[in-house]
Amino acid sequence: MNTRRELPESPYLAAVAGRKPHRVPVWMMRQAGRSLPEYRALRAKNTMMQACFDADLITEITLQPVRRHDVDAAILFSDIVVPLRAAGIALDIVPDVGPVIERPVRTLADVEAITELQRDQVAPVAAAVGRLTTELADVPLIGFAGAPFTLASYLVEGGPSRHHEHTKAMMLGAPELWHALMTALTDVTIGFLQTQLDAGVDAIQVFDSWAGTLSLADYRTYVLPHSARVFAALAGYGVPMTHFGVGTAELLGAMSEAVTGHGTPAVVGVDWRTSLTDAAARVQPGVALQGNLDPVVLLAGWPVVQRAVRAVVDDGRRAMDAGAVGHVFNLGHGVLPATDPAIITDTVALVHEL
Ligand code: 1CP
Repeated sequence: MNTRRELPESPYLAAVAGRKPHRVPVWMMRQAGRSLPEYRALRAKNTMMQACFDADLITEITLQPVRRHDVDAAILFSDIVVPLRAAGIALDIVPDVGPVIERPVRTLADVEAITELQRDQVAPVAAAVGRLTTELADVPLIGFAGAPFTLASYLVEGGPSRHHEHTKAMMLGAPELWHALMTALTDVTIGFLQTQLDAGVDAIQVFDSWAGTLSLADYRTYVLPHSARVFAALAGYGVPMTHFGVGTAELLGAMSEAVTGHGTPAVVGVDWRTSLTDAAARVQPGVALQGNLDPVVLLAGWPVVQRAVRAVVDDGRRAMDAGAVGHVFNLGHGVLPATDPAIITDTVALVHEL
């Protein structure tokens, strides 16, 4: 394990640890990517998969939004399906679609074909993390992975889906097969995050983007034990850990249980449907909140953006009065590709002013 660098001036690291930051920290999910012309220029010459397995491109694409927007954290450029490829699964990331799995995972034989993460295959990710922590002198680098449920949804469906019907049918109808799949994916997620942590990332975020499709009871039975194992396995690194999903109003308490109790800063990401103040009442004590501007607001013109940004910052302050230990400004989900990058830059500056 590397000795981790210290960034005492970082508003992000202060806020998540319950210290007072000198300004409200802000970064945006999907800040690296399609909203940026400099990203699209690089992607015109490389496929998404080429970019994800090339240390130079990972480094450059991660730095692009930091240079442009003055955000308080960088998020590693990669994708949640990158470790799946390094665990023996044939897949591609198709433009305007997302991850597509060559043979959907439906049987025990399919589950048994998932290997452990082959670390040598993600060596470019580790190399990029090493370079980025040197380049980013005072900005923390957030590593990430998909949570087991969200990975399972792509594997079982074969690609993006609306109702996750094959996934939920397996979960409910073949629970032993389901738990075997989730156990294998939990190991892959832990391996991918360990790779990033050993290489020096300053924080991690686990994306359970589609967990909001589940009832609280099903989440607790079929998902929470696996996600909890991810955080428990990584807590020894001592870095801040964030747990995020979309449409998770009813799950926020359970999701916070997975990430808390480890003696390391714990953050829960909130989407735009739940106020941060309400979220503060639902999560475990000691949790910082991240969120939660509706990404569509950034398409509605500057006067609307200004009002909405102020409302989120005010809500964050009320959430801290209600028990949240800190607030990291973010969107409630990722930046939409049509977003004007100048609006993102102005939004970051406005949060910093407030
Ligand atoms: O064609 C392109 O250029 C690819 C577009 C793209 C990009 C830029 C994809 C395909 N993935 C990414 C990068 C990415 N993916 C990042 C790093 C950069 C950043 O955040 O700035 C991250 C954190 C992810 C994580 C990811 N991938 C999630 C979880 C976060 C979320 O948005 O919910 C999910 C669900 C994916 C799957 C995925 N990969 C790509 C797409 C378009 C999708 C979503 C597909 C769907 O709707 O199901």
